[in-house]
Order: sequence, then structure tokens, then C-alpha cells
Amino acid sequence: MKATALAHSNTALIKYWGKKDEQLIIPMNNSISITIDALSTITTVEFSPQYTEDVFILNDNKATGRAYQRVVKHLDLLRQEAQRKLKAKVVSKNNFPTAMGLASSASGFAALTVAACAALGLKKTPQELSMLSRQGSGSSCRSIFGGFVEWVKDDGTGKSYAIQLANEDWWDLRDIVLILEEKEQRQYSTREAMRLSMKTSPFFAARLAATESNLDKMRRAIKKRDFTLLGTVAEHDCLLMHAVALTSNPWQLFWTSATVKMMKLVPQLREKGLPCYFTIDSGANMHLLTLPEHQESILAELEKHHFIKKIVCARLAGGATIISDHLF
Ligand code: 2P0
Repeated sequence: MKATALAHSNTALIKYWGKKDEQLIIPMNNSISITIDALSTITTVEFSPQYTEDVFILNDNKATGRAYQRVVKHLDLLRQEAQRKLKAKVVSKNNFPTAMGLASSASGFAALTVAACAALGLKKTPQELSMLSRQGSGSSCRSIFGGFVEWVKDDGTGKSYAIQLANEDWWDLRDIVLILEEKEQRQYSTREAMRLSMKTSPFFAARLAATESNLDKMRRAIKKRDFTLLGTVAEHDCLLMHAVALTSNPWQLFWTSATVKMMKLVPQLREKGLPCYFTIDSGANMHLLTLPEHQESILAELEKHHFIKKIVCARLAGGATIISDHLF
């Protein structure tokens, strides 16, 4: 009863921000993302009578507190599905430092769901895996799939899961991940920030009203491989999400001065004839979206700016998969 899975992180082009159901993690709006290869998690799960309690080891450290509790809760959900009671050992490794302020819950919960279901002998379709993963961490339901992915808030029957809009070979988009701050400086967890935004920001409803049309534009941009449309809409939706966060009570500002510097640089790069657009999640770091033919020139420009701490170049990746090399 042991299995190992590999899953990649994803970058939201239309953001998930606000839950209709906090327990089941049903979002207020559909979201669209790309699954990217540079940030990934490998997780091995083993269920065995030899374990007297669940153990979770992340990047060689035994997890405790909230991180541990979230994993145990997710294992409980999967055990319930399989009608098993065995405790598990979970060993997980990110190929990027967790403290870098980059999302690890998406790749983390997708890998955990796929590995644990296989270890429990649960035969699940990708759609079912996506629904299970969603209950661990919302954005992870998109990482079950590769390429371009939409998380559907409700399929008409009350079910919420991700679907693939196009696979990773459809369009060679590039996501240049700019590490601007190496330590997370958040006052609130993303989960809490989302809750505060929904409860208190007068802009929450306005963003929600704009989202249907932005989703339509994004689907069209992907279908037609229209980079200007994709970039413009992604940048706009990112700013809508941050405007909501900023106008919540207490207010949430995820950017640092380095983020703002970088935001101002992006239109200047475009004026120099380098097509690129930014998107930012609930942190200070930035994703710069571009096309392969412009990547080298953009990197040469970015090298001039020493406030950028690290650059990770990503391409689109496939969905979460079982792999044969176990971590223990
Ligand atoms: C997204 N984020 O669409 C948005 C944009 C952050 C900013 O999904 O509470 O860690 O576990 O469902 O999935 C991060 O939220 O939150 C996220 P939970 P999650 O990518």
C-alpha cells in the first residue's frame, strides 16, 4: 500500500478568490490556470499497520502544527473513501524552497491525493481526483491536469472540479517566475485573506461581476492562441483580485517595493517591443508570461535589475502522475 506521485504547481490567469462553501472548498467563481513544470512536488504515501499515527515529512523536516493537521485531514477524507483506517507515512519534497513565497499547496495536495488514492487502491478518474484534491486545497484541483485548465465552480449538478481546456502541447507559453522576496511576509494565510476579502471588501461583488466576461475572453485567447488578449486579461484580473484584497478590512497588501518596481517595469518592456504580462498571487513574487521567441531578450533585460533575487523559467507541464521511484 505504497505509491509515489509527481505534481506540478499552477499559475492562475483568472484567479480563485473567495469560497462559496468553506468546508467543501467550493469557489465563488471559475478560475483558469496553466500548469507549469518548474515548480513541482514528489510525494510518497504508505499506509501500514506498523504506523501508529500519521507522519508527514516535508523537505526532510517532520511537519507539525497546521501543515500537519491539513495533511491528516486530507488523509482522513481519502481513508473514508476507501473505508480503511490504516495510518500513513507521507514523505514529500518540493523542487523549490517552501519558504520562497511560492505556492506549494497546489502541487502538494495534487501529489498527495494521487499518491494516497493509488496506495489505497482507489481507482479514480482525473475528474474524481480533482474533486478530492480540491477539498485539501482549492487550487490543487487544477494541478491534476496539465496545460490549460479551468476549475468549474459548479457543473450544474453541484459538483466542482477542474477540466482541461487544452493540453501542454497546444501552445508553448512561458512563465518566467521572478523571486522578489525569499521569505514570506504574510500577516494572514491565503485562506484567511480570501475570507476577509469576501466578507469585507465592497469591491468583491464588482470583481465577481467582471469575472464571467474575463473568463470568456481567456477561453477565447487560449483557443485562438492570442497572446495579447491572454496577457491583458490575466494582468487585469490579477489587479482586480489585489484591489479586492487591498480594500478588505483589515486590508491585505501582498506586494513589496520590489513587486511594485517590477510591475512598473513590465509596460516598459512592452514598449521596447518585448511582449510580456505579469500576474501575482497572494505574495510578493511575480509570474511574467511571455512567448518563447521573446524569452532570451526579456531575460537579458531582467539581468540589469539587481532587486530580482532569482529567476526560474517555466514551460507548461502535464498533469499529476504516478511515478515508480519512491522517496523512502
Ligand atoms: C489562485 N490563489 O487562483 C489564487 C490566486 C492565490 C491567489 O488559489 O484555501 O491555497 O487551500 O483553497 O488553493 C491559493 O489558494 O487556498 C490560490 P485554499 P489555495 O491560484
